[in-house]
Amino acid sequence: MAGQLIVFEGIEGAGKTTQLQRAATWLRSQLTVPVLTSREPGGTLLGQQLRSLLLDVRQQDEQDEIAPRSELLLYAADRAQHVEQYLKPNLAQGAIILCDRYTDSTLAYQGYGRQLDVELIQQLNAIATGGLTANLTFWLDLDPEIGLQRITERGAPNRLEREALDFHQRVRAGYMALAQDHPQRIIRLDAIAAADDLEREIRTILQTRLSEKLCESFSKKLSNN
Ligand code: Z5A
Repeated sequence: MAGQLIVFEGIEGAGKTTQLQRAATWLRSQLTVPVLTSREPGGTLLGQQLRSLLLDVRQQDEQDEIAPRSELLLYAADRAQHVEQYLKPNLAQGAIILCDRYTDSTLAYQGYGRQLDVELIQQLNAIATGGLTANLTFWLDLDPEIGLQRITERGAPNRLEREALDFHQRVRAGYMALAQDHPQRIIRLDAIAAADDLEREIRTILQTRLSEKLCESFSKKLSNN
């Protein structure tokens, strides 16, 4: 039985990591199939090196600042490695994988944020993923001003977090367009809500979606507690 790829998307500070970890803990208490977590960039050894190249704030001050198309290709390389080395083998074993960011991030950040050709990015995503799409995507939608305020309180911002507000607003608009194009796969959550309320909402959705997919014989009964 093939597994399930569940992705958490949104701007910085939207609460993706918080909700992904909470959902993983809950699912592990409910299911007998492996529940794994991963992220992009950085889900593999190569990915961790690409992640530090992509997000290291020192790049910003260098003359050889990363060009938008180079950035796009680095994210694609990270994804290709992640899909081949981690996602596909584990999904083939029937795992449920919760992933912090996937293909929609590239469309939102490099397509809408950097204003690179969206159709070209769709083609690149298809190459990098070999056709592996998310089964379900939670989009934590938040005003970028609030998201950036949350992460500023956390500490020094990374290279992308230092982009101007209108960049983050374009990214959010990108997620909006994607959610309209994929209403079955992408579920919008109002990320201004309290973390506990969001957690409950996500559980309810997972309960419905996964009960439809998972075979009773190897899953315990998903419950709301
Ligand atoms: N990127 C790209 O451009 N193209 C691509 O293809 C891909 C990625 C795959 C990855 O950085 C960067 O790469 C990202 C996009 C780009 N841009 N940046 N920067 P990352 O993985 O380091 O950063 P992130 O994904 O944006 O994560 P984040 O900044 O940590 O945000 P988050 O995971 O959504 O939020 P969080 O860590 O769960 O919470 C942030 C803070 O808010 C924290 O203090 C929480 O306690 C607090 N929080 C969480 N939930 C709430 C609620 N509900 N209310 C109040 N406060 C909350």
